[in-house]
Amino acid sequence: QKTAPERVSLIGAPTDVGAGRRGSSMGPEALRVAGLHKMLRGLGMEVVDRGDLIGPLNPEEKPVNGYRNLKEVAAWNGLVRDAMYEALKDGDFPILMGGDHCLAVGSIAGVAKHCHEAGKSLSVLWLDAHADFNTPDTSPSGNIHGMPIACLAGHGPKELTGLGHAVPILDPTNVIQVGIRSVDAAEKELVAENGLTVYDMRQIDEHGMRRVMDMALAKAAEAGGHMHVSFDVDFLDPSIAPGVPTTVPGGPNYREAQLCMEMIYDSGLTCSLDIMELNPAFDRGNMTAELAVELVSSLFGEQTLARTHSNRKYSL
Ligand code: B3U
Ligand code: MN
Ligand code: MN
Repeated sequence: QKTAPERVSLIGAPTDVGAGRRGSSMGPEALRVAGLHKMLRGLGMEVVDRGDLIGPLNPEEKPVNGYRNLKEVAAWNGLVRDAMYEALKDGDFPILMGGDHCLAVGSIAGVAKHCHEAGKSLSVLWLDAHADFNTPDTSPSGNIHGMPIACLAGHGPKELTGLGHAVPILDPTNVIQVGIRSVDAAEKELVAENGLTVYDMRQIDEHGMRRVMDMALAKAAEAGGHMHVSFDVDFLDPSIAPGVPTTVPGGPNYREAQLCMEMIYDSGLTCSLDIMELNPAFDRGNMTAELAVELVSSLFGEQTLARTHSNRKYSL
């Protein structure tokens, strides 16, 4: 069983420029208030809070040519890319505290650049209610937080597809999605054409979280190297996680989400993490941030009982 990393870097990206509803700009501070760094320290890791990135304000514009706030989205993603890359170069495990999910373009661009230079392959575990594979032709909203994987795969504006060390930034066949339950009609075709591995809620219903995560992590282990986890908090059922701008009913419950995170830890594959879409403006108290911290503690090895061996066959 893999142990937790030695040092974690927290990077705040307080913006909602990629979303249609305001408030995810308050996500990083809500995670701090919920005790993210204290929790990580309690697990024995050194924690460096690199503070918040400073980017453009949300101009709250209507979409232009199918994109809302494209210039600001590109600026934020450039900052996020550089911060993630720097943290990895320093040998840290970076956690991006979003911010809306458009920032996954920059986050994964930074991770991909690091992996490219280190000669490591990269897989992405994408926990989300949504597939986030829209283009302007398929997007119902023009909100770029519904487009990050498409951009990473090379489908999108050059301001975003060109942010990485290469185009495409990421091979979409190395993306594994879990929890999906809202995909727009035309987006479905793109997801199929681009060869993503998708475990939707029906598969979780039929096989259970245990079997789905076994399959998802086996796929990531096959790629080897670096696994990046992009955790969109709307992955969770809205009854336990109301603090997101786009809730979709029928998500993983508390127990399923805990098992998912514990199994991610057991895999020993994770080298970087995004915590995205947390929106305190829609939360009750700070409960969604507190739940996110609890789940992330499981991802870093917190468990009820000490376990002496792993029962995971894909452990490295
Ligand atoms: N698919 C819809 C809704 C959405 C996607 N991601 C989020 N919402 N957070 C869209 O607007 O692209
Ligand atoms: Mn989502
Ligand atoms: Mn998302």
